[in-house]
This record gives sequence, structure tokens and C-alpha cells, in this order.
Amino acid sequence: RPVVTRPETQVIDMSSRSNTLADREIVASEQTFGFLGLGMMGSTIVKDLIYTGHKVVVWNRTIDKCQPFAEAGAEVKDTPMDVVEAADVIFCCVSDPKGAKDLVFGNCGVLQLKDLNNKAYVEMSTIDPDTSLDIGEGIKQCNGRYLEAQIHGSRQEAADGMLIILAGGDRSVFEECHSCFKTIAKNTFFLGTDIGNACKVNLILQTILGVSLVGLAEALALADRFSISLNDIIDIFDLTSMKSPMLLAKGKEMAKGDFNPQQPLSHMQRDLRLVLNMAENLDQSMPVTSITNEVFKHTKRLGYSEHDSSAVFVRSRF
Ligand code: NA7
Repeated sequence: RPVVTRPETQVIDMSSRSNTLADREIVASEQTFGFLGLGMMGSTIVKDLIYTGHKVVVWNRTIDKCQPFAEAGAEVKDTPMDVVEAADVIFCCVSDPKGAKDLVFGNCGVLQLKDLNNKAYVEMSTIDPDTSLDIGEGIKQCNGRYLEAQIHGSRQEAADGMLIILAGGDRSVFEECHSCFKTIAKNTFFLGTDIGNACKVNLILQTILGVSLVGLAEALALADRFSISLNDIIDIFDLTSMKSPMLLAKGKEMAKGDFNPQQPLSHMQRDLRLVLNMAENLDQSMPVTSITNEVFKHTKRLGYSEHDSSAVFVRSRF
């Protein structure tokens, strides 16, 4: 069993800006934007929203993480409900469907307000379509408007303002978020008014990513058993038509054993679990995804939850 060290905690540097922002003409909306969840994604997004002149109100479960944002000009609130009271449009970006539901339906959650007075709620946490439908229904029943805006991309892509946004639900909310989406994403798609579509598309993309990573890890592990240089394999791979920026980057991380979390392994496994639940409800057979999920689950058990998804290579080398 390998000795596992935790990946370094990444600290948000409030002074650094994504290079791409300088090239984008962004006229910040006059509305007040609430933000629930200042993890790596949330804090990176909020930093750029503040930089581009948006008025932001924030909350995070671990309150200490709000401090740098207070210093940068954001208002900090004690509960999600307080954020909703203070904002016109509220974004949520937490770890998983359970966290996303807690923030809406839980104690001091969004729906404690009873009447949302036409405010907009935007779910950015990666969730499954059923969770999105439940949240959307709850928001609408309390006189609010709902948009699912799933974010596709790594933490580095978030820092570079190069995410892809997959949105669905209330079109008016989508339009009100225009200056925010332009700040954080290179492409934004509105996938229709049906809630759940954007979640499905996001999870389908994650399936391609997860399965590809396990294939890459197994192939590199075999090369390693033959004592063939992984760097040589990656250099040759780079010349083939199979290459992709993501596989090249992940291959290099595997070769170096550098698993700094860009897309945490626990998030990848969560996504595969959500995919398999979706498929189960449709009687859709996904044998390769099932095995991929098992591989990620096992790598989690080896202690690599908080590392990058490329740490799946460690398990393949056994
Ligand atoms: P992180 O860096 O792991 O951060 C997770 C965030 O979610 C962090 O703010 C957590 O608060 C928060 N969280 C988790 N569970 C809860 C519950 N139950 N209640 C309230 N807040 C919670 O993840 P990322 O920022 O990389 O990713 C966030 C999402 O974006 C994820 O769905 C990705 O797929 C896309 P904490 O600071 O621990 O108190």
C-alpha cells in the first residue's frame, strides 16, 4: 500500500487575474449576485466576478474562507437565507447533490424565505437531473426562477476563465447571468427550458473523461511494467491523431506522479456514480463505465480522494 500524502491546499491568490479577462469586454450587470460555496471552483469564480465589477454577497459553510472576499469587497452573510435576502441572483457551487439540496431545503436554507419574490437561483454544483428537478420545483413553488448552469472544466480552466457552461431552465435567468458567464467561461450553451438536460449533458461529458482516464492509466501502467519510458510514450502519443490536450496533460501528470487536484478524484467518482444511477433508471447497460467507477472507487480507498483524477494511475500500477 503506497504512502499517501495529502495534496497541497491550494490558496486563492486574490491579486492574480485570469489573462483572458483583459481581452473580454465585460459590462457588469447592475444586479447583486449571491454566491453559496467558496470551495476551489466557487472562490475562483467569485474572485473574477469581483474583479470584473460585479456586486457580490457570499456565504460559505466554513466561514473563514469568506475573509479574503470580504477584504476584496464582497459582503459576507451568516446563512444561505441571508444571501438570498440580499441578492437578486443567487449562485450555488458546492460538492455534491446532497450539499446542493441541503442549501435549498435545509435549516437556514434558501426556501426558509417562503417567498423568493421572483429572485433567480442558479445551480452550478454538479448534480443529477432528478436533484435538479427537485431543486427547480422547490424554487418555483416559492415564487423564484431556476436555472441549472453546470460548469464543465478543471480548476485551472476556471482560473483561466475558460470554463464551458451548460445551462437549462429559465431563459430570463440565463440572460441576467450574461456578464457573469462571460467572465468565467469561453462558451455558454442554453440547452432548453427543460430542467435536467444540462445535467445530463454534463454527466455524459464526465463519462467520456472518466473512461478515457482509466484507459490512459492502464496503458501507461503496462508501459511501466515493460520499463518503457512513460515520457517517450507520451511524446509519441503527442504525434498521433489520438492526442488531446486533456489526455496529454493527464499523461504527463501520471508520468511525473504529480496529482495536484485539478479535477479531484472524489468528484470524478461522484460523477460516475450519478451517471450509473441515471443509466440504471433507463435500463441502459454501461459495463465499461461500471468498471471505470470501480477503479476510481478503489483508488479512493487507497487514499487518493483529494488528489487529481489522474491518480487513478497509482491503482493501475499494482
Ligand atoms: P471543493 O473545493 O471541494 O469545495 C466544496 C465546497 O462545497 C466548499 O465550499 C464546501 O464547504 C461546500 N460544501 C460541501 N458540502 C456542503 C454542505 N453539505 N453544505 C454546505 N456547503 C457544503 O469543490 P470545488 O469548489 O472544486 O467544486 C464545487 C462544485 O463545482 C462541484 O460540484 C464541482 O463538480 C463543480 P466547506 O468549505 O467545506 O465548508
